[in-house]
Amino acid sequence: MKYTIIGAAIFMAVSGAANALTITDREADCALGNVAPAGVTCGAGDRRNLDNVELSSMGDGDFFALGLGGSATFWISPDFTGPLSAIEVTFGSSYSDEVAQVYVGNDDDFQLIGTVSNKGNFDGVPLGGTSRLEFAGAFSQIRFVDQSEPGSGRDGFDLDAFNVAAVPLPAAGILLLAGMGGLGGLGALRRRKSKA
Ligand SMILES: [Ca+2]
Ligand SMILES: [Ca+2]
Ligand SMILES: [Ca+2]
Repeated sequence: MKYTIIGAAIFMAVSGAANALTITDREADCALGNVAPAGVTCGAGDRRNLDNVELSSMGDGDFFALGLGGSATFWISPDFTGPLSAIEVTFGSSYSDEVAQVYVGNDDDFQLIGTVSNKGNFDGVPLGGTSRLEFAGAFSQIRFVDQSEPGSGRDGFDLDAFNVAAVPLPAAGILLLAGMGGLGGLGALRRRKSKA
């Protein structure tokens, strides 16, 4: 009975850790001449600060403008899966279309999962600046590539935050059950030894 309780405690700890996705690294081509005036580079605290993008389904109003044709890549740990929700700032019919293609991948091997926009795309129903994409598989990288129409003063898709899901843990759960069995076996071995 004691080992079952310990096993349950370990399982809860592992499950909790698996849900805590974090951005471990981020990269953008900040030197692209894609913001007016040309040649503007990334800086702290402005709309070209990559740190403004957080893992969240809400967003906080601070964002990173991808730049026309620009991109941003994020590394996430542990592996994530779909769905993706991406939050764009300055959206709606009075704003010019801002769109970005989204890729997910591992070890820089990317696959396209769809397009997000500042018009939203939740099952075809406009949702302000929030777009949602469904995808399967386990990935460690996500990349947003701007595809917005060029125009005076435009700087592309404005990414405030995005959210993805933790990979479910069937394999880890099975391993853990095996581990619990091993733990019980170890206890039995210890009891046998102590009797000898
Ligand atoms: Ca915008
Ligand atoms: Ca913009
Ligand atoms: Ca933000």
